[in-house]
Amino acid sequence: MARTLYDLAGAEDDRRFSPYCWRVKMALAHKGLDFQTVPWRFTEKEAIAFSSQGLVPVLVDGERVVTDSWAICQYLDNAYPDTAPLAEGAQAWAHALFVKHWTERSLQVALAPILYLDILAHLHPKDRAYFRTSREARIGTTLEAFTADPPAHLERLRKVLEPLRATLAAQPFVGGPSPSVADYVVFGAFQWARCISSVQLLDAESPVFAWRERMLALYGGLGGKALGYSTIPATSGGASR
Ligand SMILES: N[C@@H](CCC(=O)N[C@@H](CS)C(=O)NCC(=O)O)C(=O)O
Repeated sequence: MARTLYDLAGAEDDRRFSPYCWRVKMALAHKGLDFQTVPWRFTEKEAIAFSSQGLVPVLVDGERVVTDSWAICQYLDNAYPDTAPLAEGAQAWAHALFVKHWTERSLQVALAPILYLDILAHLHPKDRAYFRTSREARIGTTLEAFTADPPAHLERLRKVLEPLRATLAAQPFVGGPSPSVADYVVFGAFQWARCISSVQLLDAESPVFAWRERMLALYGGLGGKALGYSTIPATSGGASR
């Protein structure tokens, strides 16, 4: 059965940087479900109008159209009970919900001022004015003012990451011994960064760094082979990989 995911793209068709779309791609791979992606730009609202809303990811699974990354993950576990669960039971889903909210309200909030100018630079030209206008309305200032003082933003990120660092010092994945939907949610935020920015967010000694490398390698390198910047601190600058 053809499964199609509408997936945010930048200037190049294969620059896929949506944190929410990454969650879903990792979830589909976790469950061993085939899918194809359609590159989508912010201003192509008409292309997903059939979903009755204007955000990606949008998953078309046969007759079903499912939106919202969390709802898609839950849908996948319900629709495909014979595949590997994204979280084991109601309690694990409940814990993962906390991770989702931490990711969206703390981690992604800390990443935004580090990434917004890099996002702008990697967008398709037809999306740039929309991104600036919509994000400046949301943050209440210019992108330039919002992103000023990178060292302060990196220091804030370091503090926000402390619970994740402590968790991954004790266990290999956020979900415990193996990756779960909670890992895909957090990893989505790191892919948002890696696919459009050469900024090194993590110390190589950090357990979070080692976890991200494990996540990049999963499912034949689904995350790691995607167009983006190297996560390995380079002596010669952040080359794309
Ligand atoms: N709660 C949604 C959020 C999805 C979302 O915000 N997607 C962004 C791309 S990362 C989008 O489509 N933005 C369109 C726009 O800003 O117009 C989810 O989890 O899927």
